[in-house]
Amino acid sequence: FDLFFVSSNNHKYQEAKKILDSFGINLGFLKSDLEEIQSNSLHDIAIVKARDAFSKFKKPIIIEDDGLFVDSLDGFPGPYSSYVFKTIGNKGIINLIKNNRKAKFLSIVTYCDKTLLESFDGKQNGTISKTQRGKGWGYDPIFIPNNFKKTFAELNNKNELSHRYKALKKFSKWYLNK
Ligand code: ITT
Ligand code: NA
Repeated sequence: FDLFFVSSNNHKYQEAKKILDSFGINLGFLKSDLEEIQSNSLHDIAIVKARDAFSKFKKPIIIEDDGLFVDSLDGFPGPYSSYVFKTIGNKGIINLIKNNRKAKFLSIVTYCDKTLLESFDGKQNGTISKTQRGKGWGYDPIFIPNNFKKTFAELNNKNELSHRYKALKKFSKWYLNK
């Protein structure tokens, strides 16, 4: 492989691999827990993760930092999405929401090699469902992307419209021309 995805999360890698395959980029996987600073900025978290990943493996890598931001919860869980999923989970999120169900997924993909450090972002707006629907990982069973009726977990084209897809599409354009 010329390029590796560094993450502790195999689901993220599987999706990233499919997406980058479609752009002609062959993506390897290096499973690793990365340094994750506490910050309100996904971008800042991603930069630290990318530098940590490159210093561990000394190969061209990408990492990804994501968050689910719920409007009526002032953007919670946002940068804390991983921790919140492991603690209160999808049921906890559903229970916190009253009327306004608007939310968005954000992805930052950061590339790092010996000389370059570049970030790309992707956003998908949507709403939080009233119950969990479909089999999927993370928040997929409660996130309904705008213009659809199904959750990410129920849809079969998530990888053609997700926050991850949008960030990786920008990355691919840059990577293939760099
Ligand atoms: P890393 O090792 O790559 O950091 P992680 O799972 O901790 O893996 P993040 O720090 O980016 O990844 O945490 C974002 C969390 O948001 C993730 O753990 C999921 O719970 C959730 N998430 C991100 N993208 C998602 C998606 O496409 N579908 C469902 N849940 C998602
Ligand atoms: Na993480």
